[in-house]
Amino acid sequence: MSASAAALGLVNRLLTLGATDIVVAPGSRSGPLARAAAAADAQGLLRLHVRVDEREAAFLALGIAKVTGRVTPVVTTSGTAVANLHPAMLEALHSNAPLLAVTADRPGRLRGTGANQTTVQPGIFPGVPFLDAVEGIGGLTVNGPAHLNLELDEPLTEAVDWRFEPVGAWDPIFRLDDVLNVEPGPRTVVIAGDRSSRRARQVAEAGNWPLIAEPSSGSRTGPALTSGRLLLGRPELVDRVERVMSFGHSTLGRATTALLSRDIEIVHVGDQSTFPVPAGPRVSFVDEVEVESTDDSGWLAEWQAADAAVSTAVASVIESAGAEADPLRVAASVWAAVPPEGLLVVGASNPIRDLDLVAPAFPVGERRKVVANRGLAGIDGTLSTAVGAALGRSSSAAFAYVGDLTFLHGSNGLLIGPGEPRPDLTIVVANDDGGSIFAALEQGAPEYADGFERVFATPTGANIGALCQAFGVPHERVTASDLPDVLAKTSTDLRVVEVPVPRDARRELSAAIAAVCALRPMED
Ligand SMILES: Cc1ncc(C[n+]2csc(CCOP(=O)(O)OP(=O)(O)O)c2C)c(N)n1
Ligand SMILES: [Mg+2]
Repeated sequence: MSASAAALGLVNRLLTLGATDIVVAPGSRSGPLARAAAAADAQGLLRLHVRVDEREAAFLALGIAKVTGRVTPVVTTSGTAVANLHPAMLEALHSNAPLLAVTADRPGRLRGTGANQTTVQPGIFPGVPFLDAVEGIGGLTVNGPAHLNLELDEPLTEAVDWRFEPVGAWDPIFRLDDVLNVEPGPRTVVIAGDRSSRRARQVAEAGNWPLIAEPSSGSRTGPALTSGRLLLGRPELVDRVERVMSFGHSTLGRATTALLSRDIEIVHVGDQSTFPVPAGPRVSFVDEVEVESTDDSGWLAEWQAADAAVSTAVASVIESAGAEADPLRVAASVWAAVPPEGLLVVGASNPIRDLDLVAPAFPVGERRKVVANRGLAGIDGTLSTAVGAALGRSSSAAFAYVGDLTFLHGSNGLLIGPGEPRPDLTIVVANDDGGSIFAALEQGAPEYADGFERVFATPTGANIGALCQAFGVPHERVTASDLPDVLAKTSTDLRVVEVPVPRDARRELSAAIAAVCALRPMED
């Protein structure tokens, strides 16, 4: 098959799969694919996004895939370009996102020779389904990534009349084989990790059980507790739990992991890939749970009362603290700024955990979307994921909320050429000049203070405003107390709002919150 025919076939297959967008990074070997993508864009069939940095291109496609649920291709040339897709492919693999890497390759006969830009591309992403022909993508699912490697031979430019039409029909089958009916009885809590969907909230409501939902679970709504993760540090509650209904991928706290490691009945909607510890004999993996009737003991009321008390205590710590509580004020302001139908993409490290400490549940049915790359919790690619999510979903307002290192690590996400689709997205950077998360972990203990700044905190002193200027992105530097007003102003462009926050009192802040909540020590 000629390279142009492969490119035509690719677009036709993508249309069959219902793809809406295609991300392309430049290159010669991938030229026919790029030309086909540009033609499909010109015909209004696919929206094309061009990026020069393949790592960011892949995270951009990932962001689109995460909010649309549709197969989203990222197209690269051969060689190191392919390897740059790996971080996003791994995140897609561990968060079941339908990211499709389409990599141009030299003809196989050149492999193992000194031919330019030629390496072993098949199987370069272990664990990711591999295809070497466009026909294969008809068999794709929307539950994870795939790698399509196309050996393209010359000529790489031909006069082509790009006429596209979908090939055949695609009917993804969603099967719910394993539905477990559960009765009230055992004292139950519902844990909602990343990407739980609203099912966790619905199950908690049906059973009248406490709901502890991570910010990106999709279930931090309605009855979800505000201080759920803190309550898991309270022995008088947590030690009495007899059963857990677990949804999504829980990664934020050791207290959650400890609960899911206990020798009690645990029902996890999903499989081992989203369950954070090796499953013991009392863990069952199911596709769905149906709750037969409601728990009418006072179990939920106990959790709600404790939640109210702990949330008030946390609020008073924040209120009475000085600037050391600014990171939590930033988190609260960002959460409060997301309107109904709004979007929030949250970075790893403290931003997601700070939200988890202070974010009250949103009302049910207002369709906010909160996205986080919790598959592998990387700090890479977050800006591009946010740009992709903002472009992939029509939102009333779109925000990203990241730490400074996360921002700097993925700052090439701001490199968007003129004429490319550009999102209305406000990126809030909590800048504490380094990684503050380590201060509250083991490494941050005073006895390890030697070298802590250099090898863990890693301050950079980078000038975020100057960086934004280089990318032509508007930038403001504001105080934590001014942030609510700044976020209330609607933005019709990509913009960066930098909030300087202190890092040196992080450990003390965690300790103060733990003390006021009467928690077991050293829960993160
Ligand atoms: C790609 C990648 N490299 C390294 C890490 C380890 N890591 C976790 S948090 C963190 C620091 C993040 O700093 P920042 O974004 O400023 O957030 P803060 O901790 O200050 O809230 C690092 C390096 C990671 N998660 N992902
Ligand atoms: Mg930081």
